[in-house]
Amino acid sequence: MIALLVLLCLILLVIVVIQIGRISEVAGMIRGEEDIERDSNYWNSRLGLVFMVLFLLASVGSAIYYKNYMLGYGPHEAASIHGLAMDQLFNMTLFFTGIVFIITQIILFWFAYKYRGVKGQRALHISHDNKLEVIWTAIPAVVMAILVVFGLNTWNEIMQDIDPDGDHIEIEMTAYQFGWIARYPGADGVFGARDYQQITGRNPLGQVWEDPANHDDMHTNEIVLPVNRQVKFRLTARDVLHSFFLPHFRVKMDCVPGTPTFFVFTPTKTTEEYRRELSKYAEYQVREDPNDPTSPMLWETFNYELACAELCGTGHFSMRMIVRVVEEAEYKAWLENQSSYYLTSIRNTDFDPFKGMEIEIDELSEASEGGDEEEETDLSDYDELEAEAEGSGSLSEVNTNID
Ligand SMILES: [Cu+2]
Repeated sequence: MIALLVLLCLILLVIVVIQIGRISEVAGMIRGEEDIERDSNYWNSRLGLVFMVLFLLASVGSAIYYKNYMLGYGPHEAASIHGLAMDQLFNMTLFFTGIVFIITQIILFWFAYKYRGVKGQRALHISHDNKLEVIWTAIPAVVMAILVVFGLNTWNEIMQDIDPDGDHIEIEMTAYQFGWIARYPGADGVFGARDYQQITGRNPLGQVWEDPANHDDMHTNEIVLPVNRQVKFRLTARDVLHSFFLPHFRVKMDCVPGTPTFFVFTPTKTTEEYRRELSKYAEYQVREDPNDPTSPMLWETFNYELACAELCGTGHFSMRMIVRVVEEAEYKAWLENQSSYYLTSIRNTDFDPFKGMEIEIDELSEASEGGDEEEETDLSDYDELEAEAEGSGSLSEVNTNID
């Protein structure tokens, strides 16, 4: 109903505009074109000034009004160490471009007013002005140089690899149309080998099951990170370009098929801490569903999220994954509850090269039952397979370890 009314209003508005156009056309014929033009110059230049003032007020006003919803302001301070430097950089850029924006808008509308068409006034022609050209080349050049130098510096700091002495965790993320597969390396801390030719519905990452490092690797349906611990995300994609975007941590990196990338950062706020921060602001002290007084408060429903930031196809919007940042103890407890993909989906099926054999992972999974020492399984097949896969083409993702 409302849509219909809006449509009706729009149609009427168009008719009104057309009618006004016709009236002024007829009036022009009666009074003469020149008078009309002078009249319209007079009004347009003044209305332009009014528009400029309203537009600038609305720009600044809306920025202030929506401040607490924007990343970098209010409760949305970066939740990672490097994120603070990034926010500073953004603010510095906003400061310089903001000044330029306001000055150029004022000049634009002021000139349209000052140099409007007036009877008898002729335009002045200046072929060139050296002084003016030096000024408007030099000032932007200096400002751009400052922004680029600061930007490069910050970028180089952020793009460091892991701290070799530090204690960090590693997670591998594989993007596909349309979703993410998160892989944790398991107790051995090593990701098993991958071969893109082995990707099937049952083996979505193309893990080479002959590689024992794969046996304890876990696929998880959320990302859980311990707070204040460095994390290295190894990123890759299975089909097209995707982008690994964690807005609250100021993390963004492309996922490229066949070319592993990575991002290292340290989260500094748990999900709970972030929620508590949000709860201090009026914007988040409302019900999630305003019509339902029993629904949770908006701040209680907050979650960090992973989104795909590369328009990768029709299902792009659905590439969301929840990220939880928790205390170390909770992280350990969660990790212990995760089970290896090999054990849950592959072990002793037709896809298992060790079907029917006893291998090390069985011992680990039955550690509590106290199994005895197993004989080493012959893994020579695996080496052969790896060598074959490595030479098999540009898209080979045999091993995503990129140290
Ligand atoms: Cu995507």
